[in-house]
This record gives sequence, structure tokens and C-alpha cells, in this order.
Amino acid sequence: MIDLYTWSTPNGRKVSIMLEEVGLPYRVHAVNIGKDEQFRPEFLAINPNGKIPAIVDHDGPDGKRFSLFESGAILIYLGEKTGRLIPADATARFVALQWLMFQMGGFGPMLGQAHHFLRAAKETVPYAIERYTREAHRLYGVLDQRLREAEFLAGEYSLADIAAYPWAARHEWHQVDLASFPNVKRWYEAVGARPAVQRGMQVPS
Ligand SMILES: N[C@@H](CCC(=O)N[C@@H](CS)C(=O)NCC(=O)O)C(=O)O
Repeated sequence: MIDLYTWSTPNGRKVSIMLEEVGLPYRVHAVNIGKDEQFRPEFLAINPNGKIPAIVDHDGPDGKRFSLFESGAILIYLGEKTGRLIPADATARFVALQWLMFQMGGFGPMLGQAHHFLRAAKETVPYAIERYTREAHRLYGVLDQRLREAEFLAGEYSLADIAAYPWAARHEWHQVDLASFPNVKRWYEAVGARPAVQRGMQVPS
């Protein structure tokens, strides 16, 4: 059994989608980041960085309880644990990890900054809005080019698509019109049609 500590955000939903896809049993623990529950001592004991998502696997690699944070690391862990959604072939595996890192380092953090300055900042900061919405559009352009040549980010559907999808699902928040990125739109609709993705996007209910 895996305990999933999460909230209704893109980083959290990467992990619930992955768990739904691979079919491992899991229990959801909602950590309301709007109420600062991520800073409670019991959660900081699992993730000292005070951010969701995190998991506790009661059947870890050496058969013992194992806790893990950082959504990218969790996706790799679950992929390796199940042999699913992370390619076995070395070249394909590194391509999948490359696009996972692209998401973790750019298509996530930059979109998150755009969300902050467009929706949450206490003052309007035009420089920051321009910087992060421009970067969001640039990143969608990179994805669109990749998805022109490949059906999914690593060729076959993989953990890289699972990482990127919940961020793309917030395209209206970062003011990106998918009609401007037709290959991303095609990919977004294909990923979003998967039943496991639809279930994972409802977590926590
Ligand atoms: N790099 C981390 C980022 C996690 C992250 O930023 N989580 C956000 C929600 S999407 C959070 O917990 N925010 C609460 C806070 O920053 O206090 C990951 O991918 O797991």
C-alpha cells in the first residue's frame, strides 16, 4: 500500500495519474496547502521541503517503509517499481527522462511563476507577467515542435506525458490558447481521454 500526500495541484496530480495508470493500491491524504498543512510537523517528517506531493510506500525497495518527495523522483520510482511507463530500452529511457526533466525544470516552475503573477500577487508587476507569460509561450512552442515529430514526448506514452499534462491542463491560467499549438492540442486531448488520467485528475476528491 502506498500513502499519497497531495493536493489539487498539477504537481500532486502527476502522482495520482501515475498511480492510476500503473494500478498500485494507494490511500490519499489531502494536505491543504491553502491552510499551510504542508508545514505541520508530521508532514515535514515526510517532506522536509514542505511541499506536496510525497509518498510513503509500505513495501519499499528493501521491503521496508520508504518515503519519497519530489514529483519527478516519485514518477521514476513508480515506473521502476512496476516496469510501466518508463521505457526499458536505454535510448528511449533517456529520452523519457529528458522530457521529464524539461517538465520539472521549466514546464512547471515557469508556469507556476506565471500563475503567481497573473492570479495571486498582491500587486500587479507587468515586468514579471511579461517575463513568465512569454516564457510559457516559448515552452509551449518547444513542446509543439516535439509533438509534431512524435505522438508522445518520449515516442510512446510515458511518465514524461504524465508530468506535463496536469500543467497543460492549466493553460487558461497562464493565458495560453491551445489553438496556437495544434500538436500540443492533439496530444492534450489524447492524454486527457485516458480513463486513468481522468481519475487521477480528480484526486484529491
Ligand atoms: N519540485 C516539487 C515542487 C512541489 C510544489 O511546488 N508543490 C506545491 C504545490 S504544486 C506546494 O506544495 N506548495 C506549497 C508551498 O510552496 O508552500 C515537485 O515537483 O514535487
